[in-house]
Amino acid sequence: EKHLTYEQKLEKTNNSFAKKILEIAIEKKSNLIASADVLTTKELLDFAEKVGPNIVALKTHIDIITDFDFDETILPLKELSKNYNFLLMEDRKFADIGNTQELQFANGIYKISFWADLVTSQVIGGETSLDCFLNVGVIAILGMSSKGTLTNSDYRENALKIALSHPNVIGGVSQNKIPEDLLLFTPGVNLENSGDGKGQQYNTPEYVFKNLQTDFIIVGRGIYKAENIEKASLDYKIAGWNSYLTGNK
Ligand code: UP6
Repeated sequence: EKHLTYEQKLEKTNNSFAKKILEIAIEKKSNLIASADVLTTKELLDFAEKVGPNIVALKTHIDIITDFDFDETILPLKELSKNYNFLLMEDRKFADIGNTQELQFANGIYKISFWADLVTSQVIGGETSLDCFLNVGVIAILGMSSKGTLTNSDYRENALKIALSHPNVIGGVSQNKIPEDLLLFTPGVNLENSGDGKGQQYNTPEYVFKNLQTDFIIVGRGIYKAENIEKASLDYKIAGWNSYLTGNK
């Protein structure tokens, strides 16, 4: 089944962050987001350096970095993102009232609003709770990949309504198809494993492009645990791009 190409999606969107990620995808022939679930600044920067050429975005959980320091961690990361042309996506999964999310977004030691291009947010706090995310592309959590998640079809349908109606939202994280007005980001992607024994459920890149018509794959352990990180990122980049091309034939 044919779906819109990145070029067609680029033409349709007015959101500058959706535009940016689509432009990078087209330019780098990549739909790969590497999840940098590492614990130190050095590991984070080394990882970004290795995967940088192959990715459209680097996804962080910045609050797991044990030696976080804004100048030492974020400034060089920002530099790498410029040099290698990828976006920074903070997977914060905000899940509170608007006022609290606003405080969490700009303050504390992480000051996410100062550096993130994209942030993930739950929509459990309702539509207005997303108003605070200015100057960033919001990716709404619609459905989760973990076993036993509460994001059943009823939840997903209502979450989708919020995502579709909020101008800050450029896409959703889901394990199900969503309308093509939103970009679809799919984690739980691995070429080798089917799970991690801790509830994670994996699919292959081929599966998520064919069956979910996803736009971007998010890969964590498939890359950062690999013996050769550069090679693994290239393998996933190629697998993702070929699956996208096949899905559009
Ligand atoms: N993630 C999921 N599933 C979701 C939402 N987010 O796995 O539904 C995130 C995790 C992790 C990454 O927080 O950072 O995507 C997946 O990592 P993995 O490939 O090592 O399992």
